[in-house]
Amino acid sequence: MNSGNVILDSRRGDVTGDGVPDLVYITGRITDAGEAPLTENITLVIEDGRDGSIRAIKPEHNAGRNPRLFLGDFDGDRADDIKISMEADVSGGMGSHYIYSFRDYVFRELFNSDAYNDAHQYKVYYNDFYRVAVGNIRLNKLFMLDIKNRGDAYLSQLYRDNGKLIAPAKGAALPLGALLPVADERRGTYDLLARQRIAGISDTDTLGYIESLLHWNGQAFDVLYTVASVPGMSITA
Ligand SMILES: [Ca+2]
Repeated sequence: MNSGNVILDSRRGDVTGDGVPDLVYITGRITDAGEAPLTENITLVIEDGRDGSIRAIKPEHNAGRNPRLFLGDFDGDRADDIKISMEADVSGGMGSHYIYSFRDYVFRELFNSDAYNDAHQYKVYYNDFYRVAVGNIRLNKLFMLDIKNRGDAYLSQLYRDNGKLIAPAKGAALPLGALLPVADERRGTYDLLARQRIAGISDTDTLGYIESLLHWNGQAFDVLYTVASVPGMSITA
């Protein structure tokens, strides 16, 4: 290990597929300690359980906060795959996520958040009558969010009393934030829940979330469904 590098997270599981548990860990250099330490030179290391040999790979983005591991079978080959996630060094909850298979000692990238983000950019436009359109032409998807429950103080910044927009206004769908493993107990594998935050008139104004359930189809992750929704409101004051 290079000087200054520390082990940031570790898990044990059979990632090679030979039935012997392997040790998987992340190394990196902490440049800013704290609750979510800022880390660079993030490297994924596998110590083979059978002969102790070491293999390492560096994700494309290898700097971020709070790098962490999850082991689970995403592609259904009965060997654990390796998910590595880190948060971007900016606010807003964006992150980088990679999933690798290491079956038979060969690294294969199953998921890369940059590729996902390229394919899942949405335009966000406020419409008349307290509705927000969230759309992606390439994916042929349009969602309409109802923001009537946001209250007069918020809505009066955007809308006249008759419900028409004062001026055109838009928001933004942020890149992938959380990428959560979802256990499919029947198959014994994991799907993924991919979450993007929808920001409104400012970055801290959360209108809602776009969530897609991803399932490995043998070659790649398919989107089983996508929903865009607003958080629920309280019924009583
Ligand atoms: Ca093994």
